[in-house]
Amino acid sequence: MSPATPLPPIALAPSTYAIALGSNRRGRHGAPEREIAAAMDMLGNIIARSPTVASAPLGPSNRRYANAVALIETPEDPAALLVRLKRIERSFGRRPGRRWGSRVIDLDIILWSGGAWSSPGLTVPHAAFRTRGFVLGPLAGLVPTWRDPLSGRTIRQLAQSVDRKRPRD
Ligand code: A4P
Ligand code: MG
Repeated sequence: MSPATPLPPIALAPSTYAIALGSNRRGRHGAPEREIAAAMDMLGNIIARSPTVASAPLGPSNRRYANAVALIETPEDPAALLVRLKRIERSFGRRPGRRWGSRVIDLDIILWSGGAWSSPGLTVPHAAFRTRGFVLGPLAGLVPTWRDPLSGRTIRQLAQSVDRKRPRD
């Protein structure tokens, strides 16, 4: 028997994710725009970041939001990434509260290069991103040709159809 040849180390193929960031409350870094910038810095392995936009609140809150999107690269699967995002949210002082309540930081997984993922408490692509101008606008600036694995439409197409319905958002 020939001596065993050592196997090459398994390369963990990194995934690319689009993460949406939202804030409509001051925190220890300052105004919502500052909170977004600080959270971007904590995501790690950022390959692209959108500008931060101001958007009218969707839902019960009456405070304006700052929103942005980041692309990151990481070997984590979506479930592991969500655990890390929740930890970052907590470190920003976010506490579980009313759904859609004012928040210092909200971090949502919008898209994953691996396609679709569904597990208890996590759906990727994000269930509501297709109708949200404050996600699609910044996202279209970064990855206009990325296709939503469920509808087959590109981000640019999704952004255009939201624009046509709500030209001011
Ligand atoms: N969850 C399931 N799928 C995902 C995913 N893809 N990414 C679960 C992140 N989380 C996901 O979220 C509730 C639970 O959703 C999580 O525990 C996770 O298991 P949360 O962040 O704890 O609570 P939430 O943010 O209040 O609820 P939700 O449903 O995530 O609300 P959204 O969709 O984040 O909307 N208006 C403007 N202009 N800009 C905004 O950013 N955001 C919201 C909140 C409402 N209105 C807004 C904005
Ligand atoms: Mg959320």
